[in-house]
Amino acid sequence: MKILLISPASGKWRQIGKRRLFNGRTFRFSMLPLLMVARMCPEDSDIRLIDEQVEDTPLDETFDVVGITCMTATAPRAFELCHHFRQRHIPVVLGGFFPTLNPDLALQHCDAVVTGPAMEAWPRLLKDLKAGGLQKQYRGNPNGRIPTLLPRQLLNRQNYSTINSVYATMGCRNRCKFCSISAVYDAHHYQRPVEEVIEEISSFKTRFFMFVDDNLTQDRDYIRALLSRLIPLRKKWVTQVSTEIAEDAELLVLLKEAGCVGVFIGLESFNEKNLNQHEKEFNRPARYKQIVDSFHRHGIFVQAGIIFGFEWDDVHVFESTLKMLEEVGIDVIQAAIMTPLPGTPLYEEMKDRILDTDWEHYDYRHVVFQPRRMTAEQLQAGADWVIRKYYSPWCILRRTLRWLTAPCGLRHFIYPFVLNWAYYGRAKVFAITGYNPAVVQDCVSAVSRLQSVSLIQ
Ligand code: B12
Repeated sequence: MKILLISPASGKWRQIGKRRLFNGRTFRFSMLPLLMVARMCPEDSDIRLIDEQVEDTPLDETFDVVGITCMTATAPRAFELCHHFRQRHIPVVLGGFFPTLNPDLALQHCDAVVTGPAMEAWPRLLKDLKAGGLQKQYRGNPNGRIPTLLPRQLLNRQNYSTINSVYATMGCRNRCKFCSISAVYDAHHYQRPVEEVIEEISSFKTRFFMFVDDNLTQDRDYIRALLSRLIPLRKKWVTQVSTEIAEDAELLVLLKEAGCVGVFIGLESFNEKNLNQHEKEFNRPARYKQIVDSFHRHGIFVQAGIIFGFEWDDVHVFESTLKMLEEVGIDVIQAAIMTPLPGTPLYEEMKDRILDTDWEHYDYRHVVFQPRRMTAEQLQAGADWVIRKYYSPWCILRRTLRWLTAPCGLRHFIYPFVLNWAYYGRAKVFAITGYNPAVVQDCVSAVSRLQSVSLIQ
C-alpha cells in the first residue's frame, strides 16, 4: 500500500521553513503524531512522510490513501489538501486535535476521521479500506499499546532541533478552561509502562531529547519510577510540568539527577482572579518567585506560558506582566493570546464574542474574540509589544548576565540562551512590533483633557 502522511502548514509557515536564518528549526520537534501512524502501517507499506514546514507535498503523485494530522490552526490548509486529493479520487483521512474535537466539521472535507489516538483505529481503518468498506469515523483507544522504536529515519534530522521526542504520559487531570487538552483526553492522565519509555529513550543516539507530555510529573509514584530509571542513561531533556512540584524538594533533586535541564510551566497570569475563573486556582502568583528559584537552584531553566486576554486583563496588564516576569526571573516566555478553540467548552461559552472564524488565526497569536476590558486591537498590540520587549537584544543580554553568574553558569543556561535568540528571530521574521496600549490610552486622555481645558478658557 502506498501511503502519504502530511503535517500541513499554511503559506506563511511554508515560506519560513525555507529560510536560511531564523527558519524556525529551534521550534520544530516531535512529528510524533505521524511517526506513530507510520509505525502502525503494515510492514510492507510504502510510506512517504511530509512536513510542509520544510518540504512540499507531492500533489501529483498517486497514493492509495492520504493521512493528514491537523490542529485548529492548520485545519484550513488540511482541508485544501483534502479537496485536492479527493478530486484525484484518492481517499483522505484526518486525525489529530481538530478532528478529535470537531469530527463532524472535519468530515465535511475528508473521507474518514480518526478521533483520539491512532492506536487500534488506524490499522482497523487500513483493513477496511483494503476491503472496500471504509467507515466515516474511527475511535482510537487511549489505553491501547503505544508502539516503540518509531521510524524516525523518515525525517530529515537537519530540519529539527531534535527528532528524538517521546511521551511517557498523555493528557492532564486538571480542567483549566483555556486548555484543549482536558477536552481531548477528558481530564485523564494516561501512562505508558516505564519499561517501554526507557527502551525508547535508550534507543536515542543523541544525549538531548524532549518529552512532549502535557504534565509529565502529575502522578508522583509514576514519575519517581521513571526518573530513577532515567538516571543511569545520563541524558538531558526538557518537559512540561505544573507549579505544585516545586514544593517537592525530593522530586526536584530526582529531576536534576535524571537530566532535566528545563521545564515549561503554564503560569498563565499574575492575576488570581483570572486563574480562579479558569479553574487554575492551584497557581498562586505570590509563590511564582519561590517556584522559579527552586528550579534554578537545581540548574533547571523555566519557560513560562503566559496568556493575555483573560476577563480581568485591561490595557495595563502588559507592562505589569513584563515587570513581574523580570522580578520572578523567568528565562523564556511563550506569550499567547487567549484562544477559544472550537469543540471546547470555552468556545461555547464565548460564542457570542467571536469576531473571527478563520481557523488559521486560532494559533494563539491572533485575537479572535472581543475582550472584556479592552479592544481587540489593544489586546493584539499589547501582546505583540510584550514579545518584542521581552526578546529585545538588550533584555536577552541582561538575562545572559544573570545566567553567567548563576551557580551552574552558562553550562545549564545554554538552552534558554538559544531559545531567546530563536524567539528574537521569530519576532523579526513575523514583524512582531505592537505598542503599549496603556501609554497610548493615557496620551489620548491627556490630549482630550487639554482640549477641554482650552475650550473652557
Ligand atoms: C510538538 C507540538 C508541536 C510541534 C510539531 C507538531 C507536529 N505536527 O508534530 C510544532 C512546534 C510545529 C507545533 C506547532 C504549533 N502548535 Co503544537 N503541539 C505540539 C505538542 C506539544 C505535542 C504534539 C505531539 O507530538 N503529541 C504526541 C502525539 C503522539 O499525540 P497526538 O498529536 O495527539 O497524535 C495522536 C492522535 O491525535 C492521532 N493522530 C494525530 N494526527 C493523526 C493523523 C492521522 C492520519 C491519524 C490516523 C491519526 C492521527 O494519532 C496520534 C498517535 O496516537 C502538542 C501538545 C499535545 N499534547 O499533543 C501541541 C499542540 C498540538 N499544539 C498546539 C498549537 C496551538 C500549536 C500552534 C498553532 C501554536 C503554537 N503553540 O506554537 C503551532 C502551529 C503552527 C502552524 N500554524 O503550523 C495545540 C493545539 C490546540 C488545538 N486544539 O488546535 C496543542 C494541543 C498544544 C496546547 N496544549 O494547546 N506544535
